[in-house]
Amino acid sequence: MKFPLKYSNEVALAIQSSLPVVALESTIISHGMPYPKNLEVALLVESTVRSNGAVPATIAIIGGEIHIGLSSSELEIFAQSSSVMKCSRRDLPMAISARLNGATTVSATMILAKMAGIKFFATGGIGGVHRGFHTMPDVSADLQEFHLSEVVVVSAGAKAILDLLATLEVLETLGVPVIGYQTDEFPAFYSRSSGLKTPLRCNTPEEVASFVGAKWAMGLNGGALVANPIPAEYEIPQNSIEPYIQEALVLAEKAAISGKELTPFLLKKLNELTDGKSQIANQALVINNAELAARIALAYTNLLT
Ligand code: PSU
Ligand code: MN
Repeated sequence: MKFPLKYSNEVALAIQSSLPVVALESTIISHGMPYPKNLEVALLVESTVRSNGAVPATIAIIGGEIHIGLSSSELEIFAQSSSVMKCSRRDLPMAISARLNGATTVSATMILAKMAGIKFFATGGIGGVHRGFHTMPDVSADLQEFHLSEVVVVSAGAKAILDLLATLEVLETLGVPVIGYQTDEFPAFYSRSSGLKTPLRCNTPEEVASFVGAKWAMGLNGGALVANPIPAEYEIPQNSIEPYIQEALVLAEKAAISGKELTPFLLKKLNELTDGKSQIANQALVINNAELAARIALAYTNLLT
């Protein structure tokens, strides 16, 4: 049985020439933002990676084939279609065997980036431990992937809808390095601070590159999470966003939303409740993460040569 990786020309050339490449996910396009904003952001994220010295590789499954690097018309499919399957680790084989279109979450993008030989990946905010673990143990498959795939993920912390303390505890148990970028605090997605400490800190892309260089040279498996706070001008302070998060959680409970539907539901409700402010913050932080991921990928390439 075959499942070839279909590289775009730009990405294939970059990998052959050992140029820095940054993986990007497709769930954020298909299930994280409304059309047409999602397409606009996807294109802007790609151009941000390019202008910071790396090649973007948006990853998705099209008709059961794994694509590493999408054309703008392929991006359009993921931005527009409502029948795209949200794929995490467990779902990937179904998207391939049933020849579906699949958008990849953080966990699935890490798996496919690793297969493709890409070590750096930018997203918005990773999944984690949902609030109310004692009644419903909903823990994103993103967390364990950091322990399984050698990929560095740049993210604005974990999504604020989550239990951030529990998320950090699980990452600690799995031995995942959580690196605050120019901060000692774990960012809370829409907000720069959460009141929680990050265990490690780096101040430059070069420091992150040599950290992961050391980790992999030691034969320590898995990736790392770079926690990059949202730019101050776009931040929504925690006490302003929290009441809306509470409201969105109540709506989710009333509508009996669970499993893979929960995160997209909460993001959509927050966008409605904040009159689009959460969406604007989300865009800004993804672009900020794309810039940093490109600079880290470039620093890592320079380290190797
Ligand atoms: N970051 C965003 N928006 C998103 C996501 C990340 O700014 O929609 C997606 C990622 O694909 C992440 C997923 O893996 O949300 C988490 O979903 P779950 O909680 O079901 O694991
Ligand atoms: Mn879940």
